[in-house]
Amino acid sequence: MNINLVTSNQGKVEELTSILEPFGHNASQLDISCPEIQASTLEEVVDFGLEWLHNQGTKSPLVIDDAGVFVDELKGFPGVYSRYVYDTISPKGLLKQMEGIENRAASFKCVLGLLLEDGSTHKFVGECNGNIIHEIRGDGGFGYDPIFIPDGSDRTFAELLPEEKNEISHRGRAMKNLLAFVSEKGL
Ligand code: ITT
Repeated sequence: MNINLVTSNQGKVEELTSILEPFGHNASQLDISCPEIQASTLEEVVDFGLEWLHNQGTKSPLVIDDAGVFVDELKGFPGVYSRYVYDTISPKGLLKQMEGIENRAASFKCVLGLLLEDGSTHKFVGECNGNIIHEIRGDGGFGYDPIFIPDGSDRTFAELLPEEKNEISHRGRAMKNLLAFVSEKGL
């Protein structure tokens, strides 16, 4: 399949492309700013985005990706507001907000939205549990990767090789579900 990745985030493009290509799919970025509604879940953001893109007649099949980091002790914050928090106070600011918090448990969640040429829409979810550390570590990845250690690892997402992150990440897991669906449909 030739899939359009509708995102402004280069880090997502690299990860999604590297997962899709070994399965024989071609991916190209469509740098369209899809309006993001104020919503309490990633799923609602994705539903709105898919409907908007469909109404715009954007070339499909296409994939959109909404993701965020959910900190347990902050009742899931920044969650759906992860982009806003990243752009304003940055991961360093989040670490500051978490000073004195002992329970560092957090999870990343990714919801992928797929719009097919027949107009049908599908969602795929992936999650990854781990902990927020106390400092910035590593140069790889993007976003909050340098402050997050996935369960079972002693390295942050930013210290893992791209293929190691994809193997266990929220996005990698959501993509596995999408690929299973696509292959079942013979697409
Ligand atoms: P698009 O909506 O254009 O796809 P975006 O960067 O606005 O790009 P999101 O709203 O999904 O994407 O991102 C929420 C924030 O979470 C943003 O700051 C990302 O950098 C960050 N983020 C998303 N996936 C991540 C990942 O795998 N690792 C670290 N940070 C991530």
